[in-house]
Amino acid sequence: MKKLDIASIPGDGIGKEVVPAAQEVLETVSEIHGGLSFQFTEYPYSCEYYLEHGEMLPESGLEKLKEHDAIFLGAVGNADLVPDHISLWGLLIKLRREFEQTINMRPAKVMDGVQSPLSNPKNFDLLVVRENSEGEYSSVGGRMYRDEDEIAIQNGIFSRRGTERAMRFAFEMASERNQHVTSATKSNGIYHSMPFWDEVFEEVAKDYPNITTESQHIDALAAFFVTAPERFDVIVASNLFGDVLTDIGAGIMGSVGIAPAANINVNGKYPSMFEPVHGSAPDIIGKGAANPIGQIWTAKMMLDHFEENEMGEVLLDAIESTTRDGILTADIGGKHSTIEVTAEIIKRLKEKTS
Ligand code: GGG
Repeated sequence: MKKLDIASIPGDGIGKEVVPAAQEVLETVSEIHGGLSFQFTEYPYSCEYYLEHGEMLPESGLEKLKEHDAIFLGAVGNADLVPDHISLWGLLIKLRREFEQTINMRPAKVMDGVQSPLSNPKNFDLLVVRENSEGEYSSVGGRMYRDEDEIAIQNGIFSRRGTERAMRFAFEMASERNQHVTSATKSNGIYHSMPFWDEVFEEVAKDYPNITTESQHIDALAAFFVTAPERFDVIVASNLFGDVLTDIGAGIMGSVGIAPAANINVNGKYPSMFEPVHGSAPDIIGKGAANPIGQIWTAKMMLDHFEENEMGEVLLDAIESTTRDGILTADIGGKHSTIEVTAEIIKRLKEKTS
């Protein structure tokens, strides 16, 4: 029996609704599988926790979390309680950095039964590999002076190690997919870091002669995500470019509510973390309207991470069979609740494996 010890952090807002839903799905996966079980330990780290304890995630929490096999996170952010940069840096970004989750994988594809806003989405199926530990997400810089003299300096950090690691990861992914990597650059406008990014990309590409490559400036690339997403296979991007591109990826799928993500620790020293792309969605909290698919598809990425790819595929099939039959939450044009969509996915999962 493979036992997976998972730390669950529902976090804020709809995270508290979609994490239990996805855990129920994973319990069903375990029943069906027979040789796989999940033990979930829930942690309260969130903006409410911050109000009570003065920090989003204590040192003792890091010590506990690092003992788990993986972290299953919902959403972070409640700007009414805590400024967003405090909550994100105090929990999500802290975990990514402390646990050396240097790669963020975010797939986007046409989902059966989910209306893309594109008139002809042409069956796109792409994967964004986002550098997850440095880049534009940096605390290096500062603010000085006040009023009209005020200045803010924000430095981007691009190390050869971090850049090359993300690129090699992207090439490895492409070698298992459709053999094409696109680099998201902006070397015509950003003077130091992006020409460096391009040089590292060219160097790494030489080690993968069977993979075709292209470099696209991020502005053009963002437009191509809308006009011709089918031309992409794997895209490697810096932290900020990857974050923005993947919201476009979610948008062209039909909703940010269905997009999954995995923060991968590639050196095996710490747990990886699985979290949907979406945030805490304060506008729909408590209405039963949250789309559980982003979190459930994220659970599928966790199954893949633990080499349960076959089960992962069955789960994705169950999700698509549910959307194909029009069992949808409001964000993708339906009228079903979080609980109803989750129950349908579970039902179909059982049917597919009976
Ligand atoms: N699902 C996790 C979450 O709440 N993400 C919100 C967010 O703003 N993420 C920014 C990022 O991925 O860097």
